[in-house]
Amino acid sequence: MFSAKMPDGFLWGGAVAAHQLEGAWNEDGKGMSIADVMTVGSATQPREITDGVIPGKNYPNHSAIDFYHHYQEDIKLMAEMGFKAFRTSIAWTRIFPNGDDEKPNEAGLKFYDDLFDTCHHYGIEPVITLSHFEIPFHLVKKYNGFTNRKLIDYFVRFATVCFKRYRNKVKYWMTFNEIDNQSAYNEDFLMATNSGIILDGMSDKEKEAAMYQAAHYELVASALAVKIGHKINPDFQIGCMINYSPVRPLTPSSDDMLLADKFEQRRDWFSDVHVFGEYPQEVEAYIERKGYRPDISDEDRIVLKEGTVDYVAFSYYQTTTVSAQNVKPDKLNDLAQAIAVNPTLVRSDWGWEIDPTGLRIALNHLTDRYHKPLFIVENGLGAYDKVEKDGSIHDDYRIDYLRKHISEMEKAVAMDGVDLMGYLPWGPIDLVSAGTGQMDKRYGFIYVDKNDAGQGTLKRSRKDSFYWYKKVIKTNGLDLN
Ligand code: P53
Repeated sequence: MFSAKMPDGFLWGGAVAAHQLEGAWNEDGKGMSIADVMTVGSATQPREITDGVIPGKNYPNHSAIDFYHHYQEDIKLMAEMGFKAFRTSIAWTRIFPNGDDEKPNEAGLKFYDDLFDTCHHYGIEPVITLSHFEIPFHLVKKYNGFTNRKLIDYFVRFATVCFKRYRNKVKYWMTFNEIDNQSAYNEDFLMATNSGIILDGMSDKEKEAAMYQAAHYELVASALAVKIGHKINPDFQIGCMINYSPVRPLTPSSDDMLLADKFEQRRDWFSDVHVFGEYPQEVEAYIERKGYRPDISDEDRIVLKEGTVDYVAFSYYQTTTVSAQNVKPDKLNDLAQAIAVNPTLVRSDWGWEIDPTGLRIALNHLTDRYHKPLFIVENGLGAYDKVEKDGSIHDDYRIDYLRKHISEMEKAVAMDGVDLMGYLPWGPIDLVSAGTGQMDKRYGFIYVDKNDAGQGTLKRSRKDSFYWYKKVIKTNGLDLN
């Protein structure tokens, strides 16, 4: 299999998000976030989003893997693998419990001081997402999330406090996690987690209009944050973060091809605005034609231009294949309707298509489009693990997945000339799945003894992939065996 050494300073490591591992959901002044009102689901059963916390329901993020009290032990294990970087998020509700508070919560700020100090103690660079699916629930209830312009101020206040407090501890930042996911505006989970919008009782048209409005305010909030961040510390590297999934037609027909292009336009515009500071023609035309998003001011357009990002970070899990069988290119309203099963690929136990070459396609496409450094900040396989009698975990399927993806990534860097900052696979330690709320959908190199029902000792142990990834990092990507 192809392998190549990565450039000096390449950031090998892993990525998590606060709400999926910290637990301690109401400790030290933390407020309730959208993640705290989502129940456990499964591969087939979606998570329920409840109106507040209802006694007797299983809310897995409340305790998660209790990283809040185990972070020293956990960061030490990541250091043992040789991590150069660790991506996590700052839980907005630890800093501003309600979101619209005047003053930040000192105990929350202190926790991240200690966490970042621990990372630096081991020579690990923190890579920080500001908003990763954990918007304060109060902002959801009182303002309807990002459909309200006031949210721009609240986000910018939160970002500014973090930039100032951690100006000498954090260099790499991202504003909104997977901001483009909400292009699937019909999905309760994505709209609630990205934008704090509860879709109950809304028509399809209202949902789509709400998405374009909210996304616009998020993009303005992001641009303002980038601009302020660069003033606070000119050395900051502030990126956007998208879920990138290359789109291809199911057949060579022009209808399928055009549909693939249209599908991609509906997702790429988020990163287009982040990088170029202006809306692409197609989206302007679309929202005009549909009569969506009335509130976009001339001042907003200036802000977007002034706050463009330094790099493009993305998650890569799978490619997307579309077919004009059920939806015509010019009638593309609901993206989900366009998606077809790719007959050339196998799927994970959760139905996610596995396509290592797609990662090389993604790296090439994003380089051609944006001419910016790229950063892979998520990639990985969610799988069931089996603990042997002696406690060992032989996760060769995970090693196989990662090896193939890393090989494709290395081709993109060594052969295609892609400027790549680092590789941070998802969930280096088992954590709560965002999509399903499960513990048993595992991504980790480090196993955590806890199951979907919430039972377990929380004991950490090393899987086979732990030793394998350690060797990959040690050889700077050369030894993938
Ligand atoms: P889980 C949807 C589509 C692509 C990525 O996902 C997604 C989602 C949300 O499920 O989420 C990202 O845990 C996200 C992480 C998440 C990870 O992918 O559903 O940034 O928070 O955990 C994996 O298996």
